[in-house]
Amino acid sequence: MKEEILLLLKNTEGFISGEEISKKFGVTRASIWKIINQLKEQGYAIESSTRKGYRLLTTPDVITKEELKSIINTKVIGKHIEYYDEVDSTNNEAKKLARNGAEDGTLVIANCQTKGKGRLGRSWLSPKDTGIWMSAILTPNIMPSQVSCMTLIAGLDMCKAIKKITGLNASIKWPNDIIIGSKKVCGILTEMSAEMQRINYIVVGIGVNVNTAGFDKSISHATSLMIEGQKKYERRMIIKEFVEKFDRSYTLYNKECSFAPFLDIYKENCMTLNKEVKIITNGDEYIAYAKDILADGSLLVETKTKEEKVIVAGEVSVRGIQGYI
Ligand code: BT5
Repeated sequence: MKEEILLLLKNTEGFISGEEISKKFGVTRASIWKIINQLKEQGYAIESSTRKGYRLLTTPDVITKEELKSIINTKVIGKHIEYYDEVDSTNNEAKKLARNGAEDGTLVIANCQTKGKGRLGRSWLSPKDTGIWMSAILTPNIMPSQVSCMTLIAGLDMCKAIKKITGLNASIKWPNDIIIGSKKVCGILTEMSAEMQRINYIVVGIGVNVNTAGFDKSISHATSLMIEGQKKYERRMIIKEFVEKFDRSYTLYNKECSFAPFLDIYKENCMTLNKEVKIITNGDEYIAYAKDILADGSLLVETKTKEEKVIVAGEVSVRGIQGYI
């Protein structure tokens, strides 16, 4: 009901009377008043006049289910949204929902994470009001070995969304960190439950630092869109742009079961190529030249001894030779 009333206010120019709203939804004017107050508490500026009714003045940077549903237009991704003011980790929450049969494309979004996770047990700083902390539950018809492509595509779509909304020069550090300048603005953690030949579900968790004012010295390689662009951005508009792009990509990937349609555009957006990189494997480190991205999304490198190696996402870390990038 809150969702519908918000949409009605958004689509009404000027005032709409409490009576008209209550007639439309078949509820009392007191219930409408209660919902309007809840929206005000979430930060919506709504003018109330005893004679004229209600009028929406401004929409804040909220990323609640009602707000996102009122602006996102997709077929699969985000048809169902779960929003939390605070949660330990949206990936953990998404996995719980997935185990209970959540529908394909369900999005789990939080305003704050108390135990945000990075890869390999690392932590991900997720303070309230400043970032996008969200996870998509997917049940695609692909083999477990193809899951890393799904993550590459999510990274590519978020990179494109950031560029479109902010105009900042974002690029991808293979496989799926998003970088501006030489600092990381977005990270992705994909988790899955699968059997040998079949995926039960994938959870693609994405973290974007949007309006973070600064970072602790311990993560000096982190940045935010606000730091880079010197202005605040609306998280909901970045989420909308990403989700609508990813919805189309997901449908295409499910149909083609191949990374090929995304390869060229991925390469165009990837800053790792044609550079010396440091490959960090379990207990070993070596310098190599990043030559190409292959049709399955893996990275082709050439070592100092001219040996070619194919690096599969998830198995190693790739760093710059001087530092993170
Ligand atoms: C990642 O890990 O880059 C994946 C991050 C995924 C976060 C999302 S948020 C929604 C969903 N729910 C979750 O619980 N997680 C996902 P990794 O490459 O391992 O990077 C982690 C490292 O980045 C840490 O060890 C820190 O050094 C650094 N770091 C921590 N918080 C950061 C932040 N907010 N921005 C940039 N770097 C950060």
